[in-house]
Amino acid sequence: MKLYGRNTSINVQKAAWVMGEAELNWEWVDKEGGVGTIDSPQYRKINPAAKIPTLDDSGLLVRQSNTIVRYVARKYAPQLIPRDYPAWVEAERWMEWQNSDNRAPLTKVFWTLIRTPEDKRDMEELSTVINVLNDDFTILDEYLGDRKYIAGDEFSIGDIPPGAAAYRYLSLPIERPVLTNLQNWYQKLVERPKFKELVMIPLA
Ligand SMILES: N[C@@H](CCC(=O)N[C@@H](CS)C(=O)NCC(=O)O)C(=O)O
Repeated sequence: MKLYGRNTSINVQKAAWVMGEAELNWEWVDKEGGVGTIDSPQYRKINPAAKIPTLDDSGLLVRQSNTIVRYVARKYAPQLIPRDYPAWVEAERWMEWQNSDNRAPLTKVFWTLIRTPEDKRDMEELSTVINVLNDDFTILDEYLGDRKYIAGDEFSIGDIPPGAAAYRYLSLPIERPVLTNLQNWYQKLVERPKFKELVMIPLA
């Protein structure tokens, strides 16, 4: 089994985390790479847009990070997929939330503050997007209430994409509202060795 992509990418982190939770071993290609270092004619043969991650499971190529999360859980760790529909729809809902609603503002704030030199930052736009991002995590905070995990009492695939996003969000040097429910849930993730090892990588 091979996983392609640097460990500082949130999308690679989601894939690695679910693989870690499933107790898999894998060869990790370009683990310590930088933005764009994986791009080569060979890599484009397996991922035409040269995006990361790609999982190669004995020749089966799995692309798109959330597809990898679902695939790995379904094949190797079915206990991570909620069995009853109410829990499953919430797991799926928050996976989609991360990759659709939350991704754009989080990426914008992250790129501006972590990957753009100070004199090139658009501070007005940044402040607007930080508000959008804070509102978005407030919605998650309100949803979480006193739930232990996204889908209820058990950790599931539903925690993986939002959990990786929460690490990034809570690590950014920005002002955030008080999000007690989010923090309580996040602390449970931090107790998971694979989250610490595979997601909590210094922002770069
Ligand atoms: N929808 C794709 C997005 C993949 C994506 O945009 N990956 C970024 C990193 S987070 C990438 O490949 N950037 C180019 C690079 O880092 O070389 C997924 O979820 O897998």
